[in-house]
Amino acid sequence: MDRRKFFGHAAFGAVAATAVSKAALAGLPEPVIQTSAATAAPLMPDTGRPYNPVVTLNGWTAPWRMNAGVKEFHLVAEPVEREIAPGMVARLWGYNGQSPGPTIEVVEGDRVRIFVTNKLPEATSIHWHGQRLPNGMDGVVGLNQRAIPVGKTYVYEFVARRPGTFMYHPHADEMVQMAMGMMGFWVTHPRDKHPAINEVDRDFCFLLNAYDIDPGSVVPKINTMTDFNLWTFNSRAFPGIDSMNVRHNDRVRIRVGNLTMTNHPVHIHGHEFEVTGTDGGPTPPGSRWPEVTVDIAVGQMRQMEVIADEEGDWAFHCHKSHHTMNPMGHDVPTMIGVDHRGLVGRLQRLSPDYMVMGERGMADMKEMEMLIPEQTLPMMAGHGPHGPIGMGGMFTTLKVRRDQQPGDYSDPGWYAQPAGTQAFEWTGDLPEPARFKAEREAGNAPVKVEMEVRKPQGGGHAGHH
Ligand SMILES: [Cu+2]
Repeated sequence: MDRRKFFGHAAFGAVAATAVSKAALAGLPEPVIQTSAATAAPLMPDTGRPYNPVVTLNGWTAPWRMNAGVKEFHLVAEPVEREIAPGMVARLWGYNGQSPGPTIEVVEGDRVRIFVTNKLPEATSIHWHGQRLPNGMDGVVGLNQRAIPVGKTYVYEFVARRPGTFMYHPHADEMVQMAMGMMGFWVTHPRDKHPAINEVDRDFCFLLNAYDIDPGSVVPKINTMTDFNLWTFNSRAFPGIDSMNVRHNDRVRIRVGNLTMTNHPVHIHGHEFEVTGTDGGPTPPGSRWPEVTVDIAVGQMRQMEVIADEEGDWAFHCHKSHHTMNPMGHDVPTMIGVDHRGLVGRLQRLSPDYMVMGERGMADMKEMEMLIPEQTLPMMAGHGPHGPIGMGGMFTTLKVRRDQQPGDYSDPGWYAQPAGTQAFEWTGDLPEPARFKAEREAGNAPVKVEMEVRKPQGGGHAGHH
């Protein structure tokens, strides 16, 4: 199957996996390469057991071929170019043209055969995170198998035994290979109706990942342990992350896996969700409770379900505020309330590029896009219907619309808020706060206190995780 054919079928939500000759079946399935970072339409299965496919945010699902009842996939581990957001392309490592690699979707009980070709400059392997499988298929180099040498192809084969949400990533030179973007999503759909697995109208998935890419450069630093500067959903930073577009009252499942080196409290606005599954499988329905933030630890997966019954454009983001910002220099002291006029001019005579960051808060940065080097994302550069959105990084929106048709994942544009339902400016009298009056009457003029508040910065960037 060539790339054009794949795109042609993908446009109709299906992929041809039939009509392959016996001779062809004796060889490797041809790998399908994806070069676009757009969100692909759900891949409707036309062979094997039926299921309701997921939508991978800014990603795609790998097509397979059926070979004597076995689902065969071909992953190629290789250097890729990934557009992190418009204006920034990073050189990463990934699979089949993208980082993350394609999502693999199978059905509980499927026998799966995955050919893995190593086109990286070093040995690799794939670990099938969370799966029940024979020990020799678990992918830990040295423990379960020899590393896949450069240029070689290894075969993994196992039965997808339990339904759920999984990931795949190397267990060879992990720190480098995961820092470079080698990872992918895996969904095993239930074979039959499952008492703890709801049927949903929309099913989104994405990985949390992070990179350390110096402003102006294109390759991640690979010896970074915790001090990453680029926080992404599926190797995309807002405004490069597509919105999750749903129909009013849809039951929406959002599956998230964390392959960064820190935890992420993922937060939804305007709704509550329940965690209906973990990396260990579906949660028993009696154990679920509503919440609006779920913390996803390193190596964990969570699947949340929300009834999208409030129309609008709702933020969905990591709640660590520095994870909803794009790269910036570190060691920026708090300058709020410090007036630098005058000082800047003098400093600029010494250093023409000198600029004060954050004198009126960091929101100034929203409009400072022209001051950053090429190949760098503005720290905050999303533009919404009401002005710049002060967010980057791990941020997207859930767009809930009455007229979004079932199966339509296209972006409906910005929400038009009904008249009288938006925060507005107060133009009446502003009474003086009673507290100040009392202080004055007591003869206690407020004392002017000068102080400078700084972020704790002990131990390098210990506070920056
Ligand atoms: Cu985070």
